[in-house]
Amino acid sequence: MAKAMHRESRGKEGNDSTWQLLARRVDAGGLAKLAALDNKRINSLLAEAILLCNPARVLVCDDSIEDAAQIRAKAIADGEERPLNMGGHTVHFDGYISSRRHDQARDKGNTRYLVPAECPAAEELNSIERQAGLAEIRTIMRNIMAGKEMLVRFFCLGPTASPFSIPCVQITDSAYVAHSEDLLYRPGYEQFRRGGPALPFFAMLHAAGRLENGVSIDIDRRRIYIDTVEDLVYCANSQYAGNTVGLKKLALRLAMRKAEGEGWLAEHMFLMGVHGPGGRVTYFSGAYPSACGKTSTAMLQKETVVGDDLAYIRAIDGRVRAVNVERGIFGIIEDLNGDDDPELFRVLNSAGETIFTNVLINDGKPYWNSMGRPLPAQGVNYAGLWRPGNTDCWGEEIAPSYRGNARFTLRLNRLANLDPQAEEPNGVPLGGIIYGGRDSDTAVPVLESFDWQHGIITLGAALESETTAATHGAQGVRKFNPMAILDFLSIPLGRYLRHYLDFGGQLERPPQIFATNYWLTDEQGDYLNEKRDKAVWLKWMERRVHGECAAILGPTGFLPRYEDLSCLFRQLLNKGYSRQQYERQFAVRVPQNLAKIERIGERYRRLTGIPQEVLSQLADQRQRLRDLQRRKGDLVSPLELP
Ligand code: SPV
Ligand code: MN
Repeated sequence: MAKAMHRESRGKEGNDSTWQLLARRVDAGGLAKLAALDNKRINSLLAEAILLCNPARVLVCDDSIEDAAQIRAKAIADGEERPLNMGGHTVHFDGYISSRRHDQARDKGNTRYLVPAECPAAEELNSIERQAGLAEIRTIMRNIMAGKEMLVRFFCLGPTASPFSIPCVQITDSAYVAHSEDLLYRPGYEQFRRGGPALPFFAMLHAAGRLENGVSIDIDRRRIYIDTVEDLVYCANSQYAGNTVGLKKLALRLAMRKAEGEGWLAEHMFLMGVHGPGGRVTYFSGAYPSACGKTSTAMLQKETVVGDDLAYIRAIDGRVRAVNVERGIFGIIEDLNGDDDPELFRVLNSAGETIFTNVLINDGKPYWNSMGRPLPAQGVNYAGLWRPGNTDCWGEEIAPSYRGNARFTLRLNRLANLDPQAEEPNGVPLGGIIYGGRDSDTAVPVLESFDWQHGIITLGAALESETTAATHGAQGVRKFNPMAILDFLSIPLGRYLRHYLDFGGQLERPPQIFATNYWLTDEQGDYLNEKRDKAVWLKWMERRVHGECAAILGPTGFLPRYEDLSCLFRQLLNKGYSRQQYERQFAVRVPQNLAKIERIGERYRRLTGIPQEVLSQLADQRQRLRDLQRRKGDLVSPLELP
């Protein structure tokens, strides 16, 4: 049977040397799976990967539960994951030498585009000449899988068999990576099989490199190189999922280029259903830089979640529709507690497939910072045996769980609040897009733009946020992060914005554009809102999408009226909301807004190829703010606006 399959596929294959190599290095079961795909590019890619990385064995997986189980078992056998007490729970640690040398975050500096010499890269894209980059990564990856097993898994970005689907193959020697992807992405083998010989796809080649105690140790030789010519990403000497789970932010970069060519958007956005009056559900996507409340917004109680990190957005029959690229969450666990995130907390405390990363383990149970339960006096964490007050070689305190970037990975279908439309092949209709950053002193808690262009530019393209621990580098610095996508741009920012503006500009009714800021503080630095207040902002936006409440025309957009908010606070949170609170939260802080325009304008003036609308929208906004300042001063209550 296998022989017949082999003979037949050789005939189809038509490239003896590739197939001969595969026949020598892949077992009969794996060969049969490849033969059934009948895809030359898969075969040659795999043959090249085998020649380069030289694994001892190759495991080709299909969508079967047996193959998924084999990967899970391997992650434990190889020591990349350790079982915890609760059924299905495991812990994985990423490499840690010190607070300055570790594998606990995306490595922006070593993530580069391979750019052909004849088309120089835009300065804002970290790149390396393609041939030099290929030579370097090939040197690093030569024999990198010696003695190890190469795993080959097929996935689909977006729902399968949908206008949004992008097939993907991941080649890796890390069962942790393959396991994570199984939780995070829809299975794709059948999609490949149906797609036939010419199916285009994205490919990811990852090797964790040398491991010690299940952890990558050659992190100085960590490289993430993106070959947009081949739609192929290389990653070596890392395990942190942001670097290694190729289907996440690396595929986003490839998808963004594809989207630009095909007239749709590939975005770093959650997707959620906000439930309005009479059973109505209005869908919103939201772009927030890491650790700005993105997952907790998407997971808001009484609403439904479609996805928490990545969305593809297309106009279908004149309506904007969106899908979750993923089917799972790779979420930040710090601060996640039973009061603020009850559903996630419940799932994290119940049996079922869950990978905890870089948390504290004691007695077979996971603990993390600010989980609402006392932490044990000792345990094992990413740095080894842990006790309070432990420091690294720089004298920096070692937190029980990795500060800001310890995470959990699980499938969305474990959540009771998963939206029933989450797997809809045509996606959900998008009513609004929200941009949200961490901003202590400038933006009001919620705001609606005047229109698509004004919103895309003054809210999306002007998004800023304080830095977090999801990338290496200093924390707490205000950073420019348009559409929360700066880290993942694969085309120059000007081209990205042009495409974005055109996408909505052509539509009769583009989604409405909003911004939230959960982090506004008073003069003493105390937050002006509680975490749960975001429920009110969401419902207000939902009403606005349906034109059901009026708003105040401010210089930076439409502001909510006091009456509407106080009614929503009462209804949703059973909470009083005073005029004084409203005025403090929604006062227009004119000098801060003007300073922001200066900062953002300065950024854009330094870049080339920026659409002219960007500077003109900023100039108009500056003018509106100055006019207001002349009339009303520096701090203007919303009650004084028209
Ligand atoms: C983020 O940092 O935005 C994440 C995690 O979603 S990562 O996979 O590192 O990108
Ligand atoms: Mn993200």
